[in-house]
Amino acid sequence: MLVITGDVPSQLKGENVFQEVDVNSVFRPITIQSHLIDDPQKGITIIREALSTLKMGKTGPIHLNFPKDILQAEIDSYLLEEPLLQEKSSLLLGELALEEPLLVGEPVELKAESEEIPFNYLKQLIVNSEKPLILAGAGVLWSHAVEDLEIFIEKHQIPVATTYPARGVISEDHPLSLGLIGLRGTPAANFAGKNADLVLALGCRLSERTRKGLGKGSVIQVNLDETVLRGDVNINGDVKAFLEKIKETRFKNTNKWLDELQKYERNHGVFTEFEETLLKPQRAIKEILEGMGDSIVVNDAGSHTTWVNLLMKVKESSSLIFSGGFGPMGYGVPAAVGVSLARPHKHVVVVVGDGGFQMNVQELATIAEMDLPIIICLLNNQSLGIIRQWQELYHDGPFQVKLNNPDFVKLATAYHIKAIIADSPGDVLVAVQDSLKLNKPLLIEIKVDENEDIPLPQ
Ligand SMILES: Cc1ncc(C[n+]2csc(CCOP(=O)(O)OP(=O)(O)O)c2C)c(N)n1
Ligand SMILES: [Mg+2]
Repeated sequence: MLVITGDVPSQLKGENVFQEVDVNSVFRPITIQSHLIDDPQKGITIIREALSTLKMGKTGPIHLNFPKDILQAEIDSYLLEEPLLQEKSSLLLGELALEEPLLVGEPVELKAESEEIPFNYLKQLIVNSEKPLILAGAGVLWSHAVEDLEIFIEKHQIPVATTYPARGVISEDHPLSLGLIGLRGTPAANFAGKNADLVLALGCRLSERTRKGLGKGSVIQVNLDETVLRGDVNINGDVKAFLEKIKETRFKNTNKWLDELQKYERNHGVFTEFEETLLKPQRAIKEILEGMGDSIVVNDAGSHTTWVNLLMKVKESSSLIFSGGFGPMGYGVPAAVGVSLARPHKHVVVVVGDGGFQMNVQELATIAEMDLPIIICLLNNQSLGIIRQWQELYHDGPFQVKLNNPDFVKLATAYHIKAIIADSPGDVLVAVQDSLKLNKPLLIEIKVDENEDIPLPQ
């Protein structure tokens, strides 16, 4: 994402004039780069470099801040054609460089001239591994390596676990897919992570949540972003290029390892068949997932997120969208607009709580204006549900988490969006199925039990 802001004229910056704020300081911690453009010619180069990085480099938002005088300046058009000083070349195989390795077990000296040395060492790890695991992160998507990964794992019969943003890069129905790893991981993925002797971590950060599913096996980490490398062997490079480089390396036969993994569940065994008239959220979510066909799901943040996470089998990459490591409430509805525009032939289902929905409710106007086929499944438990649960667990709560909600049906209708209520078992399934035929924006207010807790992570 390229974010462009306008600023007060250069000579007034820092004078605390009307509408001035140090906007670069606001953006710096939440972007991968934030530049103040102080020269129009340099501005062109920076824009071109930013676009090039966004296409080929580390993924994330880049912010460019233009003071008014810089935006109004005229530049020579030849600048648009000048070659960039630093064309990103990290996709080239020759650029795959080895970071200082932190070796588990026997240290191996890798300080040799030839750049083939790290790969020879990697090959050694691979050839010796009896229990390999691929840990796939979103970098697999960003490097367009989804097909390469599938061919690779099928050829070598390597099981795959994923991070949350990479769910579905290998269909969770695939026999080699173990599902999500880490804090909310499946028993199979976490068993594999803890018992593998070699983990190929491809395009992931190895966040603290992911690491909860890992054990003592050697980790080879591949990532374009050198700041996240923390494996035992680190490759600062692109996942697609890495797979290409090692695709012919032979692994040991993995049949025994795969048989061992068969004993562990690839889902979370959540019970959903409640018949209570006061609808349980897990039952509602199950009905949404059953009714939505191959729609794309966009998750907001709250207890509903965890139910989706535990109940959904993600069969296609990019079909479960969420906000990543930040988890902001209010993400779901505007993100659904973006998803719907990017994938116009798909239905988009947003799962959002009554709290999160009200943080960006104005986006209903955009949905209505563009007539996007977005189905908003609003789980109304009249509270900030997950906060209520945590307060009760740890602080003798609840405190100030009840929501005095508006009439959501009237609210959506006021934005010219059709809205219905579903509040008993079976209703949600029918409502979602019907809404797919409608092919229009729709809000389904799903009234659920406000006292239902999500299961705690193991
Ligand atoms: C912008 C923002 N503020 C606060 C939080 C902390 N937070 C996470 S979930 C949550 C409550 C969500 O309530 P709701 O959307 O109704 O979902 P529920 O848990 O009830 O399913 C809060 C306050 C957050 N993630 N993002
Ligand atoms: Mg709620």
